[in-house]
Amino acid sequence: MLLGHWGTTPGQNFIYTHLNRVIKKYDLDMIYVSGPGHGGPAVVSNTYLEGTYSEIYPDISRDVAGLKKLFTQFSFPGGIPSHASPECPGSIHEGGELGYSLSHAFGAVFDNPELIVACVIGDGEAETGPLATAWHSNKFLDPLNDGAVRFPTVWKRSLRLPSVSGSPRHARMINSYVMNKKAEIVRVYLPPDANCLLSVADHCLRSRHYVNVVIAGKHPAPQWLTMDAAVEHCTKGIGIWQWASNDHDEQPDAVMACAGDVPTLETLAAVSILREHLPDIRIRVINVVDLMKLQPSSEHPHGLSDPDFDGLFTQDKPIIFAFHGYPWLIHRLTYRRTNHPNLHVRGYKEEGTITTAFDMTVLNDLDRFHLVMDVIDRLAQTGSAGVYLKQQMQNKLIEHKRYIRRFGQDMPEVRNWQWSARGKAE
Ligand SMILES: Cc1ncc(C[n+]2csc(CCOP(=O)(O)OP(=O)(O)O)c2C)c(N)n1
Repeated sequence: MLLGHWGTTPGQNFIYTHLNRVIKKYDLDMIYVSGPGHGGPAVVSNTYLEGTYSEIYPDISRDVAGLKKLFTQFSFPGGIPSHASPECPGSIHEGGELGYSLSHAFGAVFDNPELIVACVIGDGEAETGPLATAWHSNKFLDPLNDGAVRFPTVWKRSLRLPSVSGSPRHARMINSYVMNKKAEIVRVYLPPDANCLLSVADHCLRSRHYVNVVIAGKHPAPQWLTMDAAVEHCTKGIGIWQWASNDHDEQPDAVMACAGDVPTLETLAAVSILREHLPDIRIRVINVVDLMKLQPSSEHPHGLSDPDFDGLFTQDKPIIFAFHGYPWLIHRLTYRRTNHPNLHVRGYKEEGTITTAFDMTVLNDLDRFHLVMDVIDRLAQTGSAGVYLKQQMQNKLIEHKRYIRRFGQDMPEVRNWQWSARGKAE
């Protein structure tokens, strides 16, 4: 089993095996702390080889059939994550987020002076702030001889199980900046595609005295706007995507807003489903690049005026907002706006595991099928056609779950989906 690169696994196999040997020989009390980013496979395979894994999971037996199951479930939807997780026998702290091995190792010794702690630290991990800080813990090991002063300390004993992957880290990062810094010096950008990312980066690199937070994915993704259109869109920071909307001649029935690359993809896919099945519904698509546009102009220099906000989001139509971070952050930024009572936000709600990219959105109700259902739920006029489409969406979600468990990747119609409703970006 390998993940990422060969790197740390052979070394960890070597250490794990030898530690087991001395534990048996000298009856030692020992704990193993594995820090490197790609070390998960080493811990899983060694617990299998020593027999512990099969004791706890008899179906992962110590024969060819069991071995096949062990391999298949690794980093697979419905299986086990690629980092050490609670499912791994003996694991008491989830991996995945780099930086905590050494502080845990020191903590284990502080609490259990007789315990031998073997801690393997990754060079990549060593570059994180928490690990760089943890090197100083030796100053507290022996307060008498090292001359450190022991302050009265309250110890909180609890297991911390952070869920990890791109979106959680992004969600926390957006929050910590929007919530903890002086609002007027912070800018948060969520470019929906590569051209927008270029435009935003160009802007940020020229700016001075601001904290610029740019949230962008690393996976191949659709390109929505030409470079010129991207510069125009990012300069405004927020705008209606005319080419994706069909409310040009009349009031929209619903506004579908999105901020972030994945939410934009899911919103556009939802719009195309709605336009195909409910062609009479008028939908306005708004994309938000500059999050601070949502705040009142009195609160942030980038904030839209109330008339501008009302013009975009209407005063009374339902808004389905797909967001890359925590939904409540959008509510917090918009609570003073006229149409806030009709604002319904989908975003990250702490659901996630190792699964497919699309399934991460499904787990958080942020996927195209949920977004379509959200719109139908708010538009009584869709009548029977709406009810039928809603049921079709529920079936799609069931089909999706069955497909990823079987094949380990998203359904072709999701993977290969392309915008085709009408011409591309102007
Ligand atoms: C806090 C945090 N930042 C970034 C990542 C993404 N990440 C996963 S593995 C990895 C590289 C880690 O390098 P190293 O610790 O040397 O482990 P190795 O690749 O050798 O196994 C990074 C940056 C992460 N998991 N956690």
